[in-house]
Amino acid sequence: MTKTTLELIGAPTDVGASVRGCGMGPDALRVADLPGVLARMGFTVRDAGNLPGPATPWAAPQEGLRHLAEVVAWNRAVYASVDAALGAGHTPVLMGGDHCLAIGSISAVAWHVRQRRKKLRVIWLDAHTDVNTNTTSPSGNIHGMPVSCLLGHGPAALTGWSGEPAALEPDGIRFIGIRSVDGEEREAIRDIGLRVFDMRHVDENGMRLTMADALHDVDDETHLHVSFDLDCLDPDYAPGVGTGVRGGPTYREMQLCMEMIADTGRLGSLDVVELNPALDVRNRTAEVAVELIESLFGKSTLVR
Ligand code: 6HN
Ligand code: MN
Ligand code: MN
Ligand code: MN
Repeated sequence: MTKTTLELIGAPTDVGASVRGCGMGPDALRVADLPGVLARMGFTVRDAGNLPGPATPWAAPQEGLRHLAEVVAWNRAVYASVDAALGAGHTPVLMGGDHCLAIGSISAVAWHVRQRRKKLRVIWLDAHTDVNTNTTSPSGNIHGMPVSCLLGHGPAALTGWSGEPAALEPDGIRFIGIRSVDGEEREAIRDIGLRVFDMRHVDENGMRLTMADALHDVDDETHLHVSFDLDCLDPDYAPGVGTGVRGGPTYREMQLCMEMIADTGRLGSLDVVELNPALDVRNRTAEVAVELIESLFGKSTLVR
């Protein structure tokens, strides 16, 4: 079977965050040889380079939203690139940048999935649920709000991009690795009825049963999108992130998570976000990310 073409799209942003450095994420992934590693696995790899976009003003939030105009501009560029990659039949790999970019990325994916009459399932790998809005967010940072925007709850400028009021249905997303949820964010999760597999769930059931549950209804008609925030991993394994939280999955647990997603054969698009080389140790977090992405794209370590 010929393998798909992977289209690497760099989006060097930190507009959605308040810690600087994520903008160096795409290049750190290149230094860790993400393109070469995927090419050696047999994929055709096209590195589209880094998208251009506005600088980060480092301004205070206005009406609970920091850098809204810049977040909109970057996400427009991301939407266009992901849309073009999918239109060409390629698999987009968005290299962030901060997690606000999932708005443009997943909106473009949702549009294509609907055109193809498939079913979209997002796997959100993160320490955080990113379901804040401008009224619940303690920070005003839009990287804590992408899921709300995708569910249709956000500023008009950041919703409705998929051609529908909401790119995502509440049942279209599963969260893995969660251990930091803000007070009012928790209420929204309950009201909306989101399926969150938090760290307590992983502790009690193990990663294997957690992923089996999260993926059990993935079928041939499913397009899987993985939104991989590197702070999902325990900071002992991935120190290069701006909003790290102790108590995350180990390297091995994260590998199993990726391998089980790969086993479905339904992975259709990916975001790799929140990598902050300014906080990293000798590019270790980028290297760990590359190793996990290899597993996600089907590198099996099984010895038969
Ligand atoms: N991320 N819940 C916090 C906030 O400011 O809304 C942290 C969000 C982190 C977002 O890591 O993608
Ligand atoms: Mn092609
Ligand atoms: Mn996070
Ligand atoms: Mn996130």
